[in-house]
Amino acid sequence: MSKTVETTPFQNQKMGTAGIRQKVQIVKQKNYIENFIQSLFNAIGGVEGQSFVLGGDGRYLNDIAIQTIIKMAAANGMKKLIIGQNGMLSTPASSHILLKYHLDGGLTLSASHNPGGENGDFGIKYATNSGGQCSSAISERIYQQTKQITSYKIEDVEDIDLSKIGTQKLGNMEIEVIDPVKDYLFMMEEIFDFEAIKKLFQSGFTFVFDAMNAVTGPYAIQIFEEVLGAPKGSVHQAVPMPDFGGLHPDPNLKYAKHLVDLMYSDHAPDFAAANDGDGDRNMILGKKFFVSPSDSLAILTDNYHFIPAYKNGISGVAKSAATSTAVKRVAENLHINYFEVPTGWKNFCNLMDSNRITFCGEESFGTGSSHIREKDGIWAVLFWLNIIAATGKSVEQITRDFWKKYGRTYYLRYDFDGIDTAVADQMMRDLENNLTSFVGQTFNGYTVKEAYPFVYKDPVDGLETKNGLLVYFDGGARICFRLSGTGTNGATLRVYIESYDQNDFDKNSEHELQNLLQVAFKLAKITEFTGKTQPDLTT
Ligand code: VG1
Ligand code: CO
Repeated sequence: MSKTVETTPFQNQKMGTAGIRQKVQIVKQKNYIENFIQSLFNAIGGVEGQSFVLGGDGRYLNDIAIQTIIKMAAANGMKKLIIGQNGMLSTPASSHILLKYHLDGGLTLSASHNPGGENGDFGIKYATNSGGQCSSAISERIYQQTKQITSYKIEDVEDIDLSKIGTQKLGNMEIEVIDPVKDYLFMMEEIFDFEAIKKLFQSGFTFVFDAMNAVTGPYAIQIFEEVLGAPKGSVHQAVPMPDFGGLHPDPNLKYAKHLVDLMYSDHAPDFAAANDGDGDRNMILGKKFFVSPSDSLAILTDNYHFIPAYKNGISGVAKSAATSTAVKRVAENLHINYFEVPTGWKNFCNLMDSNRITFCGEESFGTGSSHIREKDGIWAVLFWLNIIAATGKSVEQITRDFWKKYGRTYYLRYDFDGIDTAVADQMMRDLENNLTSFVGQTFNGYTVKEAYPFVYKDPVDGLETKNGLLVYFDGGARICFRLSGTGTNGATLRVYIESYDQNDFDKNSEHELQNLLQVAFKLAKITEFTGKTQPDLTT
């Protein structure tokens, strides 16, 4: 039986860079999820007769939220829901299901790389029939609905059993529980040279994949160990847990330090990788060697011809403005399209839909291609394995060859967390107002060539988005400032810094960028506004 329940609005249901994200304790409030889901359904003109894919990264509240959404979908007249077994689906796998079965939409229950558990974060990403997350225009409509909502519809029934693969009914709605890995594995087999990668493992190549106790564990076991023949035990932390075993499932030098330590020890395997909570981010490591994500995008692009699915050519590549310019040099050399977009994967989607680009990536450990409309962690790992299998070179050799050809971009991101939101906004406004006055001035030996806010005009829909402030220096150095749109604790200032060197590839990045970091402090008056004298996180 379906019922209508009266409710009152919450004021904090605005989506950020990638869906809505909040502290679990906020999401746990009565009607919080219900309000958001009904507002979403209302904002898109209802879901009657539609088919959606539904799943999540298994974090705390995944099980409860998924039942709520199933019952609300049925009460709102949805025709069909395809759900990952036990409610699990990685973000890339969900995008693939959406596209493969021509569905109307998708919901992924995840706060991605944010911590989980009772005191962690919860989130919901919403994708449209394009396979990618909804545009800012749609998320704005949803937000407006959340501020007006007065009631929601829900079926008054027992919870649905999601443990068995197969089809069942809830009222008129069909529920199909699927194996979360199967379709995704088929797609990966079509893109990469699995035979070559199998031979690589047969030859004794050693490998560790760290699933960070999150959603990719079952994908990685099946793909790397069972199908490709990596030794059993190659996949670490493979069982998804609601609190990710206390880990912060963000694959970077700080939160995957255990893996970094292994790779810099004497028992390092030949190659290691990690993914984030929902499986869309990746970190790549060789023996005593870390590949910066911006370099990884550039290296994959430069080596596209080793991959069966791309060997007939790629149309172009895009990066977020904050990402290093390494890939730009590759695009120029390959004579392919090149775009810079605002941060957030949704900004790549029109470029992929219109075949302007094949690859895209972000400095935040995200790389992907037009095979789906999300970044894809396991895809990136397979891409690297395929290059290694085809060339016989190590991660370090592949990267050094790349630097020799194009020069090296030294690049780091510095985060300043937990800033009062009003203070952060004021700091950004001040900086923006001062930008033009910096041009021609020299700071710490770096002369400002250009400085302006980054504004992107989407070539497909013509919409303009402003995101971040850019300062370019003579000699190729660059600083980008922007505020995070995924945090749940005040504001986070992100400062992205790069410098370029055509000859010396062995400098320490932190040391190399130290002077520019001091310039960033000065330009944005970071200490004056925040009291902070150093960043909270460097990745
Ligand atoms: C961050 C990253 C951005 C990424 C986004 C979602 O956003 O910087 O590159 O697309 O997270 O990734 P922000 O606004 O906090 O900088 V995920 O893996 O959290 O979906
Ligand atoms: Co993610």
